[in-house]
Amino acid sequence: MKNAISLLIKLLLTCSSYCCFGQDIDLELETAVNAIAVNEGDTFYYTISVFNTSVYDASGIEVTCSIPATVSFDNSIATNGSFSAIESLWTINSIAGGDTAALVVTLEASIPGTVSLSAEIVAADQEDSDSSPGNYGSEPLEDDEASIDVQIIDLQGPLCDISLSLRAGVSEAEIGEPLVTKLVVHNSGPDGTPGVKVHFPYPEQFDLIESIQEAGVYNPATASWNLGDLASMQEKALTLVLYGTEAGSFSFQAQVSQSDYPDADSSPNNDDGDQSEDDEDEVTVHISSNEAENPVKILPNGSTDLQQLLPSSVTVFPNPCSDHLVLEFDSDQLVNYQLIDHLGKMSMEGSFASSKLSLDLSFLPEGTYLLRLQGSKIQHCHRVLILH
Ligand SMILES: [Ca+2]
Ligand SMILES: [Ca+2]
Ligand SMILES: [Ca+2]
Ligand SMILES: [Ca+2]
Repeated sequence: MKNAISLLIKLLLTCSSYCCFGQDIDLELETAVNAIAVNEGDTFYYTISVFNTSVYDASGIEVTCSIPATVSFDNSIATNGSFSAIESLWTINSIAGGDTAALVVTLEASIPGTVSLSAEIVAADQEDSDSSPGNYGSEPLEDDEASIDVQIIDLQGPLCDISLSLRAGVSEAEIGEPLVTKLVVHNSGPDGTPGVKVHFPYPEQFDLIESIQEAGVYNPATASWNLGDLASMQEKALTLVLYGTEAGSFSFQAQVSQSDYPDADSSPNNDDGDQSEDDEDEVTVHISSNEAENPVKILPNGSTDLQQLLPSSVTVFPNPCSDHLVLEFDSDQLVNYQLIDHLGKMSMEGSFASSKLSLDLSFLPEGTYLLRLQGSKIQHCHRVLILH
């Protein structure tokens, strides 16, 4: 009986050390290349790193490192284990807790185009706490797998260099105040390229007033600006006028999502969030709350549904307005009015005592203005879009 109890205690202790307290490892994998655009025939370095971020030793590790047919294997060197180019498999006996193993593969860029190099840990003796080996391609992406694209440039073919910059007119604005964001794409050549598209979403806390594009079409539903051809040394701009609906700091990000010809130093649609290439950019704006009462909501198509959104005691039309803006009240009253541009500058002010007023706005530049009305029976702010 004593022996049986002793055996049971031993079993429980063994079980607790392996099962209850766990000795799960956490392996993480990263890939990198020394150049994301390589001339046809040149060699480049492809590095795969495996980090053992746990305190426990990991053993029996296998990593698949795909080598597509458009590149050819030259040689490899590893800090741990050995790499078989035929099997595309890196075998590592062990990585101590907290240690890293690295493999550098020298590849030759054989066939022009985009080559995608992927790698994943496919085996380990221990369980990984947050990833599964050998499930690459299933969502979400895990920390034991990665992929990186390299452009192989055809020396006989066309080559462009598109860059993108994104700016905001102001870094701070109030809720409801127009905010101008301007995106410029430039092609430094040497060749022009057709089929240029830019992905430019805006945060959901913003409503779009209008988009002004020098070429092509911006589709707010897909956040895609399809601008078409971009000749060598040409640039084209897209301006979005929006307004924030909530207070806070917001990041706007844009990237080139497509171009038909290869780019010398960047790849379309590969922004991983850090805007590390010249065809990607980011700008941050801060939106603060304001005191305005019942601001008029300008709808995404740029029109203003005044009947729905303005109080019944006043009607403002037409909006957008090209020359004369009419204000109609349901009763006579003394009203002071102010028209303020998007920079906060007073463009017009005055007062009147009647139920109707026509304001001549024909001399004012196009844009969105804030109309403030303060009277004995009314106090409101309205947004007015002037288009000539
Ligand atoms: Ca992991
Ligand atoms: Ca995995
Ligand atoms: Ca570029
Ligand atoms: Ca890019």
